[in-house]
Amino acid sequence: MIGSIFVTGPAGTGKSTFCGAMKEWLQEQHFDAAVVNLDPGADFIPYEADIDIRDYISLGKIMEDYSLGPNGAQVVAADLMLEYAGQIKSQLDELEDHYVIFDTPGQVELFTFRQGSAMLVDNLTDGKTMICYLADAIVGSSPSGFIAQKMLLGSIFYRFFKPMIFIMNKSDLIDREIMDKVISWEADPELLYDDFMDEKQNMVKQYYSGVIHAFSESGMTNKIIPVSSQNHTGFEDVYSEISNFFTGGEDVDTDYKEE
Ligand SMILES: Nc1nc2c(ncn2[C@@H]2O[C@H](COP(=O)(O)OP(=O)(O)OP(=O)(O)O)[C@@H](O)[C@H]2O)c(=O)[nH]1
Ligand SMILES: [Mg+2]
Repeated sequence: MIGSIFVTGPAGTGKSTFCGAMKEWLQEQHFDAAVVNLDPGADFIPYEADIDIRDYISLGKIMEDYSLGPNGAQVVAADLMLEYAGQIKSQLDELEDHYVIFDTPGQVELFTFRQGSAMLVDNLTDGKTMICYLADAIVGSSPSGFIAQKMLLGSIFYRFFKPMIFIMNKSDLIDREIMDKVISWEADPELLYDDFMDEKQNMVKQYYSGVIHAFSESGMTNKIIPVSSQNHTGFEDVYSEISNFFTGGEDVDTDYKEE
């Protein structure tokens, strides 16, 4: 593996679509890329998984064996994944010179807050790991929605302590000028604070000012990358972040590497 990219974010933000589109984009640029599905509850995934957790774990069987509903079964499945980590890692070891993209469950808390998840990430990777946090551009385009996204991103950051990329997916659904505003909130906490105060007149100003400034001082992320997984836009910018981290900015030509 050149490196691994874990794609996370709230339900329905387009994680699976992003994973498939990112793999396609990388392959179009002649890089080797693979997607690993880590969502045992997915009925449908919009890509061909190179490795699929559903080959190891059946959510239906867990529900039956443990008399659980779908969410309880997802919790058991999240813990069971660790047991299969060694076998999955053997499959991953065959993907030499690949960028490996991991699609994670829709229930974001299963991947981020379970005790075993950080261990799973460590067991599946060789250390070069980034986390892509996907927000929905419509949700993230109001100041309060943006702050809520940033707080969730912060929870994930403090759980894993890995480099993070903040992606506004579904950028095709909002106007470019609104996206430009969202991008400038990331760089300018004063602007975010002012716009937030315009939206919510009656809030406790000091508290929110502290929260907003803490984001920019934390160094968790410092820019937003707008992406449309549907229209395949923004992937060059995502790749630029990824390759900067994994290879120090040099392209790794995996098609024509010397034997
Ligand atoms: N307009 C638009 N729709 C998108 C985009 N990316 C994904 N979608 C749509 O959003 C819906 C959810 O996409 P998924 O990829 O299944 O989202 P997910 O985050 O994997 O969903 P869960 O795993 O269930 O949490 C689908 O209808 C996608 O077609 C995008 O960039 N633009
Ligand atoms: Mg999904």
